[in-house]
Amino acid sequence: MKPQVSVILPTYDESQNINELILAILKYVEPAPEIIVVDDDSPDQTWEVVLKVQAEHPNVKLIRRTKERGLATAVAEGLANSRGDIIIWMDSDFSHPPALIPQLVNALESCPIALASRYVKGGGSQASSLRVWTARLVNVLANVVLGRPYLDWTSGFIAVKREVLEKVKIVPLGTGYGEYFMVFLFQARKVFRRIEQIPYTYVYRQRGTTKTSPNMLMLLALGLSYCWCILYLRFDDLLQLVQLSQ
Ligand SMILES: Nc1nc2c(ncn2[C@@H]2O[C@H](COP(=O)(O)OP(=O)(O)OP(=O)(O)O)[C@@H](O)[C@H]2O)c(=O)[nH]1
Ligand SMILES: [Mg+2]
Repeated sequence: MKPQVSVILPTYDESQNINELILAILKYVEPAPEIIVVDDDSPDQTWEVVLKVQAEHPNVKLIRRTKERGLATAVAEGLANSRGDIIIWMDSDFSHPPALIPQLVNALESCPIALASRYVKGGGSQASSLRVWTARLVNVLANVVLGRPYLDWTSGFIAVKREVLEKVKIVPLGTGYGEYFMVFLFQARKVFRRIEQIPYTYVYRQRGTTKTSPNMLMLLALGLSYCWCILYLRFDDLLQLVQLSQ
């Protein structure tokens, strides 16, 4: 029997993407997965679009948060409400290709974690040079400081077996956006060792606007927050090792 899959989709102002994305996921994944949209009461009423899709596809669930905001806590809430044996989370702007989901699921036959990666053979990025190089620099620093195996630390697109979520939690750090993903990978790598990387090409969003880096200043602030997070993880880990050895 095929494992049941849950897909978590955090959304903030994705009304132009969410309908098409849900239908694409339903097209690529069999049997129909549980799809959980976690929307933070988007001003463009993404949640209303989800309610309409839900009328035809009962596997689609909506969590509408009116008091909280932030990518990391939205993912955590989606995970806490998921039921699948395999859980996937990804961006809702088509930067993460839904066609890759079956490959991620298949990879879990031989390991607990499958990470969609831009930095393995066959992967890539179609974004502005500024974004490509910011992401590259952050990842070079992460790989040098946090060590092997080298990973795409800021991918944000991943499939895990449920047992992984029992041992590794989502911790919102820094700005509350992508930093949690580094923390998750760092902890997961310590516990599970094997992370399979599946190449994908990041495509910059065609519709809707970026939330995390609308201008140079915010992109820089986010980049610095990632760098702080990398150093924090390394020092925190060293500190724990020292405490254990005493
Ligand atoms: N629930 C929730 N989702 C969010 C929030 N901020 C961003 N998202 C979603 O998280 C995903 C990533 O956000 P993006 O704005 O695309 O960030 P990004 O991928 O770094 O930026 P782009 O380069 O513009 O794609 C998207 O699906 C967003 O809709 C938030 O505060 N709450
Ligand atoms: Mg995006």
